[in-house]
Amino acid sequence: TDRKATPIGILGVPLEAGTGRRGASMGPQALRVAELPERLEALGWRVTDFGDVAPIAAGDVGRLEFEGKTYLPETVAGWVRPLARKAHEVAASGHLPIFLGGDHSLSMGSVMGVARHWREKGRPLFVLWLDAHADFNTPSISPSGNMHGMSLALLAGEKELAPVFAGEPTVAVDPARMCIFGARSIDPGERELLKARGVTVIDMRQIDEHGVSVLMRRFLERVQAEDGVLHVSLDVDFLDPSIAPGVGTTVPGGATYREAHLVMEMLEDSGLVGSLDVVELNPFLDERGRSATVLAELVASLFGQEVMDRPTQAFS
Ligand code: 5AB
Ligand code: MN
Ligand code: MN
Ligand code: MN
Repeated sequence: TDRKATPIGILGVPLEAGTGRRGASMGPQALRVAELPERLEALGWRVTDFGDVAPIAAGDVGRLEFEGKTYLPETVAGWVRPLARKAHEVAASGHLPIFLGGDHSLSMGSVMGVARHWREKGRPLFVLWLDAHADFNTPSISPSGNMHGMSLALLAGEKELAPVFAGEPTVAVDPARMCIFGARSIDPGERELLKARGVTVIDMRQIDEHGVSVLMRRFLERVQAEDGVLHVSLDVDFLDPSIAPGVGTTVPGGATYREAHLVMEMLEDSGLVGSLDVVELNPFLDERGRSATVLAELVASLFGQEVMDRPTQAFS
């Protein structure tokens, strides 16, 4: 089809400095072992794996001043600055970028890069944040100081986080074009900021009550109406921990296997997705590669795998 004329470009981002624990740096490799690229090729996509992004030394970033306590901001900046440049380059070269994480602070770079690209193309960028959390803290309100809980706030242009990209080209995403989907753990300060900025938050209660399809369709219609393009940021903890245990920040009551696939299938049908993050997989906490496999299957759904076409699975 038309969409498959666009080649996919994969970028690994083995960053874990944005979380409180180690292991997410093994995420990109685990997703490759789960044959994420091969699954897309089997669906007829051309796929190029550009390998892993290399960070710049924290010492070269300089000292970042933050209000409140923030862990390793220089290290995170050392990753997301080169990542934003690389993301922009991959998008500008005509690829549809997929970013394999790595913790969710990497989205500061991936989304920054694609936002620059779509601004140049004159298309409004929308962001769908599939996550148990809102990731809308700033250093002064964060309860943990972990930067994977601040990425969406930075992308919305929160001034407090501006030092992360100091001296680099930046483009903010309009918070009115952000949708957090699957939320069930939001901090008090974060909640106020989300309201003040006008971010759409679809929590699990709404998903229980109305179902995935009504809520997704409503959002996708908005993207369509503005001739927008969509970046999808998939945090493993969007899923219920019973199907994806390989993540540091599990929260009960997440999306089921079928709810998550339905989101992906509707995204594929829409044809609106221009880029994707798969983040927060921690293979050190996973059970026999289960979470990595579930993620690879979800990405395949997002790129056209249909239920009726799925290969027969061996029972184990
Ligand atoms: B994740 C918390 N809101 O800021 C914070 O997994 C958790 O990328 C953030 O969504 C979780 O530390 C970040 C308590
Ligand atoms: Mn997240
Ligand atoms: Mn999360
Ligand atoms: Mn997490």
